[in-house]
Amino acid sequence: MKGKNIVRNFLPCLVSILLALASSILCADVSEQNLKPKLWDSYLRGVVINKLAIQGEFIWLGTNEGLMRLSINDPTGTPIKFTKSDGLLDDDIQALCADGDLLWIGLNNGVSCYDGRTFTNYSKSNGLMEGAVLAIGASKRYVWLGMDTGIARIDKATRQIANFRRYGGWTPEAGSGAVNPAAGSGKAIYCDSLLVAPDGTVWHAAFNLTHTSEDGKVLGVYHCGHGLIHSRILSMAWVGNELWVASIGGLNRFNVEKRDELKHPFDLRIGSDFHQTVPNPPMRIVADGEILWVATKRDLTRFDTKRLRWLECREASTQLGQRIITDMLPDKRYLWVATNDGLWRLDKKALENSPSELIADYEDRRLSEIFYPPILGEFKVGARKFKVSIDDADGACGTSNSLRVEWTVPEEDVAHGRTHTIAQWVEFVDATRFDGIIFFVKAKRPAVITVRIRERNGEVWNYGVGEVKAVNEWVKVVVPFEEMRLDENHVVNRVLELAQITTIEVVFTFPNAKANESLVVWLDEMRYCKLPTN
Ligand SMILES: [Ca+2]
Ligand SMILES: [Ca+2]
Repeated sequence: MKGKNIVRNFLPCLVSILLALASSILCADVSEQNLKPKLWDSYLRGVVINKLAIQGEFIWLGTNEGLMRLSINDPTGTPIKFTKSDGLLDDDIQALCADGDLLWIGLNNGVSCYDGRTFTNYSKSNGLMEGAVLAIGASKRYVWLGMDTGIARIDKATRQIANFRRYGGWTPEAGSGAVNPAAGSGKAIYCDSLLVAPDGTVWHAAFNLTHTSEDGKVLGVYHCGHGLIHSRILSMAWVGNELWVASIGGLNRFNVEKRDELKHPFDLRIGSDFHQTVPNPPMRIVADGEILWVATKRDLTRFDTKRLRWLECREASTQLGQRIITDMLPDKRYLWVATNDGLWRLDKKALENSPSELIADYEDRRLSEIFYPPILGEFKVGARKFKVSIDDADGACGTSNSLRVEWTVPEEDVAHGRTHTIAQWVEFVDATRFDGIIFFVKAKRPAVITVRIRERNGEVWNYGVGEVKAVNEWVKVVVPFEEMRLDENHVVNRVLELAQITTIEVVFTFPNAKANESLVVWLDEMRYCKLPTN
């Protein structure tokens, strides 16, 4: 038995040594990626979490099967679970708000308040208006509830309830294809996001943004006519005295102090599609100092509210996969992320220290990443034939997939020595902390490669990689920003602006191509990177 165990233990070792050797040959310098601190940890996989709250040493998880509590310092422990049998009004949790020692829990039939020992419930029978509590915010004096038919206020000292019934709201039937699981009944939702301002007034939304005074009077209603990109608001966050509003159309900034002087108080429009073909609305935003964490329909990303720039974190997003982010909360070290598949914890330090930032790895088949050739599949441009696919059988650096492009070259192209290009969309990343771009190519015959960077304003920069002679083998290409040369035909300001890159093109020329020959190249694992200084 013992001998068998040794063999069993020895074999995987041998395999991993061989793999290590193979990968060090294929992509020698990318081993630094393995040394990177772990970006993500995950807990309670399989659990659908709707909302998060942090209260002292606890993190609270609102699920559709009750409330869970984990130690924030040791989230691997068994969670403590609270359900109706413990005194909660309902098990399907819609909202959470940690307010000092109290935890307010929004439910389909009212609100529960947990003081560490017992639940106190407020529902129709206590005088609260009927309907679901979808958002909660606390001021010094009051707890405010966002509900389907208005907003309500509970006096924290007397526990007196005041209902402010309002008309209107948002329904899925109203169009725009918003995603709101709470809206199944077809009736309108008046308020599903709510923030209390430092002055005690309340900003709340579902359809349009409403400002309500402490005594429940409407102070203002802001809509598209005021500059709001889209009337369906999904999330809000405070950064200083600026209110940031995420709607289906993108992000709006609202300077609360200056609002009376401005005709259009929403003075920043940021499109939601990030230059992609598929709309990607920001579903949830949360402030972390001057940074906004933005969970879009497909990604996790950041926005620098001071410099008004996207700070992409594609690598983190890719590792999160197809999970849907339902809520986020930052603390000093981590970003806590609730998903439909457990609680995830992003190490912010690991993200900052990351020596590279993913541009494209083709692992998740994001068609929008590829700019040219523009579609997957076979197509013809004049006499030229293209075949673009994601190769499931091969990826650089041991990954599963890469982009494969096959050209059939007509005779006249061979005669004119035409080049072939693969272009990659780049999301608006502030790449100033990086020194260059790394990617991997493989070709069926030797190719001369040039890399071309296009800026948003149209300026073009080139870098000649030279001839890659290796055939059918992944070759690492390093493009140092320092060595990029300005294309004199496309000059704007003669400055390479690393936050303005829109596309990266890899241009192939095949010196010895024959007419009607099929030329195949693969592209993979494109990253911004830091280069070692000599
Ligand atoms: Ca790949
Ligand atoms: Ca420029």
